[in-house]
Amino acid sequence: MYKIVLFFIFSVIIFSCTKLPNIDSDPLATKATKKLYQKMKTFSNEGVMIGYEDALAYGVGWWDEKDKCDMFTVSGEYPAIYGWDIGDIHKSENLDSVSFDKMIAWMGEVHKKGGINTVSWHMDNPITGASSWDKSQIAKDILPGGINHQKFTEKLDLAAAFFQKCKVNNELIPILFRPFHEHNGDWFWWGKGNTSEEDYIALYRFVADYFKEKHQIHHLMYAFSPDRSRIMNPSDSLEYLYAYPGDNYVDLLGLDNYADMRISDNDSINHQSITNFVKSLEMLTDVAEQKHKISALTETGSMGIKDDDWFTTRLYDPLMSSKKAQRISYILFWRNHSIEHHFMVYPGHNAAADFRAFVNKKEILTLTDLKK
Ligand code: BMA
Repeated sequence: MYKIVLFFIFSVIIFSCTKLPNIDSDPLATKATKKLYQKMKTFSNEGVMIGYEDALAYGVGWWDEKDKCDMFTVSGEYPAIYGWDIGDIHKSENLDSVSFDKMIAWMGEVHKKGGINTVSWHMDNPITGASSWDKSQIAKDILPGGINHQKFTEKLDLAAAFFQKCKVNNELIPILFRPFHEHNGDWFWWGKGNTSEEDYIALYRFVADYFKEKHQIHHLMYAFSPDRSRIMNPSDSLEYLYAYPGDNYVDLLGLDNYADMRISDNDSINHQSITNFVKSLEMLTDVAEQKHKISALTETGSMGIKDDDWFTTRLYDPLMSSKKAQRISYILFWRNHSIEHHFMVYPGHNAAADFRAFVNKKEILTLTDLKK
């Protein structure tokens, strides 16, 4: 009898240890999505994962070469996080000329190797057909009941078809989806001043509900990512939560921060920027902890990385100066498009040695760390 009791207790322990967490945004989330969530939670206690946009698609001076990646060439390490964008989903290539078919293949490779894929969407203006930066005020017209609602759902149908194609070995790849980013800024049509707070929330919720209910898409986690440049007080969580779609719609609280990362000739300005950078991350991780969410620096970088020691001095040291700031799960740098427009190092770059030192820090996690 006692053997049966022991077996029962043992099974309960094993079961409770292996039980996967629920995803706030989707009670029907796939097992792989729950695993992704759990993985991100676990690794945020170990360190900070790094990655960048379009890492496998191109780099400075090359385009689409097998297994090539500027970060790997410089440091011998591949990113843990891979950013992609589905702007121009009605075409065969995205707004930065990355083929969607190839994107899916790269996402599959990333997933198989244990890396994490996150997708943003520079959605073109569904009414005018111009880019995300076309600020005509259209939200009311594309929401349910609006005269151009169908133009919006047509876009969503295309995105849904894309997500459904994101498979490897016939299994859907779990993805961290980051729609309508930097909405507290005024540069996108969904941004402040172009779309009201109420309409923004309605748009965000509509997309998530439409994907889940109309298309049965359950392999997405959802990220919210305002821009730091429009949060006047970096410690103000109310400013941060402007147009927050709600706890049942968001799994990860992000922040895009280029504003505090610029280098100036003036030391006191630099000092203030570093203080604000740390404060904004402390605020972010505090809100995330209260809400039991993961947090991340969803976009950052210094365009052109003019400072030789930017990665260690401007990013790593401030991050490590605060136990709270360190709680973020990842940092995503923006794309390595050209000598003029890059946020990651490439061979021969003035900050290459510093980047290697940064990557070798024990708290900075790459694909190798995720595989361990
Ligand atoms: C911006 C720039 C643009 C690009 C867009 C979407 O920040 O990098 O060149 O088209 O992101 O990736």
